[in-house]
Amino acid sequence: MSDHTSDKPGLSRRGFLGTAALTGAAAVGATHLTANAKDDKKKGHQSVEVAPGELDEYYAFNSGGQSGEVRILGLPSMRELMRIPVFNMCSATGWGRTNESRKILNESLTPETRKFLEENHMPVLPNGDAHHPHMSFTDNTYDGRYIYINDKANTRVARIRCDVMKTDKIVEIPNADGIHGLRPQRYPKTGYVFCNGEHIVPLPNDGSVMDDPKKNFWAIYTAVDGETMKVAWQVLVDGNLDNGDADYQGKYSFATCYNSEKGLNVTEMSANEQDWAVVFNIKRIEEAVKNGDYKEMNGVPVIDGRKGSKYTRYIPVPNSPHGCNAAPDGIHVVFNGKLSPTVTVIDVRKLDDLFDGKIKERDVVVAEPQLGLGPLHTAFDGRGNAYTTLFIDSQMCKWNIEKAKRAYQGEKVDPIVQKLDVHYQPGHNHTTMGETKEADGKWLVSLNKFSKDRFLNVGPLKPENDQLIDISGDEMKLVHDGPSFAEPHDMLLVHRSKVRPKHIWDRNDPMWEEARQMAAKDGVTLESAANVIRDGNKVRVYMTAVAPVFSLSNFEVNEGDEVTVVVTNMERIEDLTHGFTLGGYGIAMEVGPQATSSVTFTASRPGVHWYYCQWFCHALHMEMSGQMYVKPKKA
Ligand code: K7E
Ligand code: CUA
Repeated sequence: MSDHTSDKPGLSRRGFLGTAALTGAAAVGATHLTANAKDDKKKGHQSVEVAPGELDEYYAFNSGGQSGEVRILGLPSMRELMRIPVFNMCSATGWGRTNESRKILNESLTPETRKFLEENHMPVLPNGDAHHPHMSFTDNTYDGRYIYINDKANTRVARIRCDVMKTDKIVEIPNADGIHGLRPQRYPKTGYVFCNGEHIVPLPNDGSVMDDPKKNFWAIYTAVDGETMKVAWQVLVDGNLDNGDADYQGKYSFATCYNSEKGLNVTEMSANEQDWAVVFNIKRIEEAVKNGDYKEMNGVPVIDGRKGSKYTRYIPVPNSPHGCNAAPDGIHVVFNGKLSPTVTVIDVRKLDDLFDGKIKERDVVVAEPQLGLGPLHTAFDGRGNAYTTLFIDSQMCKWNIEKAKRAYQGEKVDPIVQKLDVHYQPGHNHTTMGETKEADGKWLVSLNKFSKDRFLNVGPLKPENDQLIDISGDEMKLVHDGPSFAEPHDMLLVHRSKVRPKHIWDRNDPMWEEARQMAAKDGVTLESAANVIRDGNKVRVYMTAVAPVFSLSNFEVNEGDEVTVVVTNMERIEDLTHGFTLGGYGIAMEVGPQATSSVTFTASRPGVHWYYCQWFCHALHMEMSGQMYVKPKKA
């Protein structure tokens, strides 16, 4: 507890909030089943109920689609726990406004994008289209270090630190247009993050060539180093890359590839009966980089992986495949047909022979069951079953991989186990731990694009519907509807034992390294700061926040000064976040316990301007404020 609050015990946070916080803390780790839940268990089903004060068993990391963010839900309750700003701007936390976030958003942009931002007077790219969140792996299971996510809109890849659940790196991918599919390497660890450039574009895309797509337009497959977040290498590919995955052996990665036609409109793009699943030979590509068998473009080695290259293989699969999902058995990979009612299953043990020319592309296919209309994505339960979303049929199709293989061999056996109606038009689905070797087959979420009549009408724009399905028994059972705002595509379901976030920030955190260095140069100690440093027309204002006061209750600058405000929260107790909002200046930032945040602006409005803490922190939260005096320029 801070000095300020312990002086006035009647107003301390603990006193103010009563006992609720303590009860919550006591419930940590409890797994308590209600009587109903126990009955359900007997029937082979689990309880969806998470009683007040109890904690969920799984973290669900939900992509935010065109909202650009990532959301954390608890599963099975489906309660939304947190939002992580990534490619968006955030009014609450100041993401996109603070110096710390702008550094992350801007530090790895291409020179062209920097120039674009300047010419358009934009400090940051304000939007993103976040589809595919995936956690880093060690030895084929989640390791709780990072979550990576793509931005289809502005061709970027971001990394979220799972120790603090904040974005710490964003890299723009050169040469590609629209990063769509994204998957981290599973084995031995991440490793590479594989990123699909979706749209075919001229290379270089600088206006020098803009015609004849068949000859001049290409898609780019990118491996980003998941540690440094720098591009390791790229591969030139025929046709639009859609979704991707990696194997369980660390040898191959995969991408579905539609638009083998190289068309530029829907008729052209869906003309062919077959497109491809492209297989990338990681070892051969690494050797090419070592041996110089590449062309350097925008500082990145680009390997020629077009059809016929020794670095790739193009497996013909039916029409415009979409989802690409490696099964937790480590052997099977499923490519989802989308315009074909089938999914295509390959056996990765056959890929060495395929690359050595001993067998043909279609020889690696071991099953191709017909499931229904519009198969988009497939998830797994670790018991040999697969669950495929049928977009057009609005169904979840449970099918058995072994039976599908036997049917492919000509045996009279139906691989389909059950079809369940979902509401409506599912895109992705995801099972608990389903993309790891620890797939536990307990829960399945169906991310449905339409909710139509499932919720109170909120006007023409409706939420999506993320439905929770119990798959622990023999039959799928729909147990919960979860509305969600624009527009989650994919969800990662991670057992809580894999994720260990910090409770408060570490003072040594690299997040505010620049503020730390700036303070050191000014001879200021951030932890006890109450300083106004003038340096020509630059003014640096340092203060601490300890409930219910800022260490500076006012400061004075001159009109036209470039002002940097650095606020350090010296609270040591969990959940005691402060904020700094400066009225009329478009500034608000989150300052978490033990964190430093900073913001720079020009003091262009003379007068008295209040700043205040916007995070409810104390009984005297309203009084946690101060004034900036901006002296007008003399006429
Ligand atoms: Cu199917 Cu972008 Cu993963 Cu959407 S994608 S559904
Ligand atoms: Cu500090 Cu509200």
